[in-house]
Amino acid sequence: MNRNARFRQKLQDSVLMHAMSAHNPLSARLAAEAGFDAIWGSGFELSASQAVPDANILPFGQHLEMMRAIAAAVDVPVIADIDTGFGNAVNVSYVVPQYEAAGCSAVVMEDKTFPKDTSLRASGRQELVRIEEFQGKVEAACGARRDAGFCVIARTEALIAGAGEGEALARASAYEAAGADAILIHSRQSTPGEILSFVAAWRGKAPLVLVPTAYPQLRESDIQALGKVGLVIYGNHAIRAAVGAMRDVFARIRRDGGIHEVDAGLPSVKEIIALQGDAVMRERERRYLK
Ligand code: SPV
Ligand code: MG
Repeated sequence: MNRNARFRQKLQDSVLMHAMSAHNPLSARLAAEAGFDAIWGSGFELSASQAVPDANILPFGQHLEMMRAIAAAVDVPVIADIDTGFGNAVNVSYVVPQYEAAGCSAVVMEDKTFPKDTSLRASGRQELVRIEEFQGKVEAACGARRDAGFCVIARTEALIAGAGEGEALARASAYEAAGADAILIHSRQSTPGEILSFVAAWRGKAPLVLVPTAYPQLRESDIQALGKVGLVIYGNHAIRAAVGAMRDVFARIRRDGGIHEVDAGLPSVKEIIALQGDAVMRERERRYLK
């Protein structure tokens, strides 16, 4: 079974999958090594890694190539966060096969206007497109896939936009009717009440996807017990871990006046060489260098 089919099957099973964010191939490799089921090609992280806001500032081609590099570095399924789909439904029909060809197993597309603003920023621009318009985008994404295992996940930002649970449920049902394989429901409330209420009220067959960044107290065991959630995404923990670690080490080197204190506590150069895939290259040297 290829990784698209594996991802689709697990999404439909009642076992909760967990995906870790990545912003480059190395962070994806570390997430796979830690045992996550999938890699979340987070738009937030990819943007942060280029030091630009998560607001469609990264050009499409750059985003696609970053996702291609991530998918090439790991064997686990990779989910591409394509924001609003880089245009209208027609654009989506051209964009989706490119992510599939780049090795991704799924896309997540959200129902905001282009250019989107990041969902978790206080007082961000959170404008939704019409339901019918987004249904057209979901249909275009589903119609454009080449491999039946490739998944199209529709994300409603109705709760983020303050439009209420009724609107969120109406949108989720409409997107499922348009062919979405799963529904990502996002919230930026600091407690899980809003999300738990949505999950309880959800009558659709499509599995739900949660991103508990704003309400970290909700554990995997709680989510699994809800029974309707197929995937939990940890949306920005790779970049936050990297930023925290780099800040700390950089400050200590400045304070200590050298690397003599920090060096022994860091991952060794040997470990980094292994993460670069050195063993594979050495094997190729043995076989091909004559
Ligand atoms: C991302 O990681 O890019 C997401 C999740 O879309 S969030 O930033 O919470 O909107
Ligand atoms: Mg995003």
